[in-house]
Amino acid sequence: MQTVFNTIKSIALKIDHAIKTEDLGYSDSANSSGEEQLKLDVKSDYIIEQAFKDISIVKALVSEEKEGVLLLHEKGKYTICYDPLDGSSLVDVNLSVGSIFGIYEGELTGENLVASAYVVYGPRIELMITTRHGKPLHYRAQGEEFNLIGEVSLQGKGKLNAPGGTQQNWCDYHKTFIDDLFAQGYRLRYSGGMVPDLHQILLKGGGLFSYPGTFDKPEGKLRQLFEVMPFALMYEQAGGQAITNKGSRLLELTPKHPHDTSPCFFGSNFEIEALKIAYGIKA
Ligand code: AHM
Ligand code: MG
Repeated sequence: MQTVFNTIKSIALKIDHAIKTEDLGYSDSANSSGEEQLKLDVKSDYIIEQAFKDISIVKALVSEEKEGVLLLHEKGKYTICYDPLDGSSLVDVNLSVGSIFGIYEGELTGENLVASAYVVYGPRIELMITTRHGKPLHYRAQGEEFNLIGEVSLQGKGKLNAPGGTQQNWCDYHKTFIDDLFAQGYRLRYSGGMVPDLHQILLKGGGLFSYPGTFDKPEGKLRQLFEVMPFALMYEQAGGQAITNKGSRLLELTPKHPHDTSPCFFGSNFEIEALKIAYGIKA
């Protein structure tokens, strides 16, 4: 597993360099969710594929930018599901973006997610990694080195609220719940990049990030294998919770297709318990 984490560190440096130096225009292609791909999406995907292709413990890759599963090594142990450049449409306005990695052993289910990692490309490069054992570990790059900053724990209750999705398409009880949080003094923190938005809540002690099912997207927007479940593991290992709109753990999901999405809620315990009540999951 350490080989995989070390590879992610080298990938982070390369993608950061690409963000800072490459053309920001669109490519001629779309990804399998039908979204136009930026040249940077394609380049980041290529950097990751090249980095893992000779690592024999990696059985296969699943990418937001590829349709199916790319088999690398039949006898490999891990399948790595990744979003090479999440929030890439924010690069042209110079906001932070990220890469997300879920490391699965066996079938691609939440139960088989053994580790996850994400990289934030902001004023500095930061990396968070977690396994099923212990708290997430927070690193910051200095030159080519990643220095450990420390373990990350969520407090029981936070102050930040990051509500995703088009508000016009929220159902009434979701809108009431979000409004109630603001009425209690929660502060809006939403950049439109899930990596920096979830990272901020983790590092500032807690709060809620939500991307609900909406009238236009009943199954939400965020993809289970390489966006939702890697962050669910981070939040659980940090002492928080990560649930669906039905109240079950996101880590109990089994996607039918690599690009399946799910409504998702990540937070510290107070906010998630309040959400369960607002959604009628808990009396
Ligand atoms: P992407 O993978 O195409 O970049 O989309 C994912 C991003 C997330 O980072 C973010 O939370 C979400 O899309 C924002 O969506 P919206 O613009 O609907 O708020
Ligand atoms: Mg994404």
